[in-house]
Amino acid sequence: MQRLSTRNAGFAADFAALLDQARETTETVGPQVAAIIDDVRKRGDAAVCDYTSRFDRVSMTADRLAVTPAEIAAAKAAIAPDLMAALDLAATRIEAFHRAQMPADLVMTDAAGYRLGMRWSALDAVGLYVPGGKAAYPSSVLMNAIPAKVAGVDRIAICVPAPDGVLNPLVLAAADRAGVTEIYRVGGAQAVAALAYGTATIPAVDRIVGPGNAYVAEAKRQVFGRVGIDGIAGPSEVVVVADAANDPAHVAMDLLAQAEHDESAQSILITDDAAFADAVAAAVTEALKTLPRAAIAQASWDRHGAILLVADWSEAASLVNRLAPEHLQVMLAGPQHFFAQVRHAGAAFLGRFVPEAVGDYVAGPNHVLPTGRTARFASGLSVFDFIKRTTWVEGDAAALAAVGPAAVRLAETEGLTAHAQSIAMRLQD
Ligand code: HSO
Ligand code: ZN
Repeated sequence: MQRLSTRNAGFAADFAALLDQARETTETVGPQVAAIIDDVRKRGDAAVCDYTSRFDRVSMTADRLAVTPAEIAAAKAAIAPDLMAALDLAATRIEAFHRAQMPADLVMTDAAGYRLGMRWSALDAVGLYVPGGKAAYPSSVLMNAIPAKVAGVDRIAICVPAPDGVLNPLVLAAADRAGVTEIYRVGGAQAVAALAYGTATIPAVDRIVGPGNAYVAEAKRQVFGRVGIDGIAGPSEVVVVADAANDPAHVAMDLLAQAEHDESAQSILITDDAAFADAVAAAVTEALKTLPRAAIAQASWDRHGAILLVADWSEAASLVNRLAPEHLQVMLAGPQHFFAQVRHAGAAFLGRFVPEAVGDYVAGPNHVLPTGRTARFASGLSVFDFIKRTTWVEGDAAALAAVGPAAVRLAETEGLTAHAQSIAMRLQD
């Protein structure tokens, strides 16, 4: 962990270095991914099954790609009732918040007499990639699938790898709770290729969302344009803004909740009190003795953790804006006052009793958020990822008479005579 103070002469340079710090090792998987996509395009199911057999150590055939209703029912039956209830509470709350996001269509009548509008409609089909193995989070299945469902997407297909033939039952239960029944046991670039181009068993979709490893991320990049994609998720980060009125142990655990995700995760504390900063640093060391994922959290905290000491909260707000963190916790009295100064953050958690972890599961807003400072220009997943707009114009001869001559003039200037004529002919009638 590094400690910086805005009062120190070297702060500007040190903070710039922190912003620039590389947190991901970029693997060069481009050519390999391109070959897999090409093969899936040419050979369809046969290629999907070959790669799945090889990478997931199973013997896959096309007739077994789809997970059956009986398998989903069996998975659900094996889950403890209190866990099912927790999943259901999370789903209900996520659904309610995303339902509230749905925008209204726009209609206006202008001075020329035109009626102008913008109408939203859902995508027909989306593909949701769910990572396998240790990164298979049922909460992420809810966060990806529910907004699509709420948006009115007809067909939602999940691809999830089953290494050694094993699927996480909670992933199946979460998919089922979200109303998704089309699930394929295939992962990696081959899954993304199948969703983008379609095979006999896996029909093509219009947009692919969801996190994945370097191969999945690269495959999403390569199929973009053919289909839509969400952002490319990088390692997670949190910035906690806290004053000395907080319990240092709470703040320490909030920082570690982020750090335990991944060695490349980043946790940053911003505070105005040096003694409090010391207490939090000590509490982190203490908590690391007890956490099962201490090795990961320790590596993240050592490599990417930081404590920034500020002179006042407006200074803190400007640092937050430059960091543009995925998650922001504001643990101050009157957190909305601080939050009003923040423009760049994926999601904010306001108040001493709103740890980011509550947002990971049950608060309601989405936990799929822009990472790596992309909150400067990007937003978290929402219903807007699954709907798109069609604008429309309706008008009569009088409206055309009002604005048509200007269009004719512009068309003539651009040398587009048919354009000019298509308007002018009507003006003369
Ligand atoms: N904090 C992660 C999401 C997550 N946390 C899933 C726990 N499970 C990225 O926003
Ligand atoms: Zn988390």
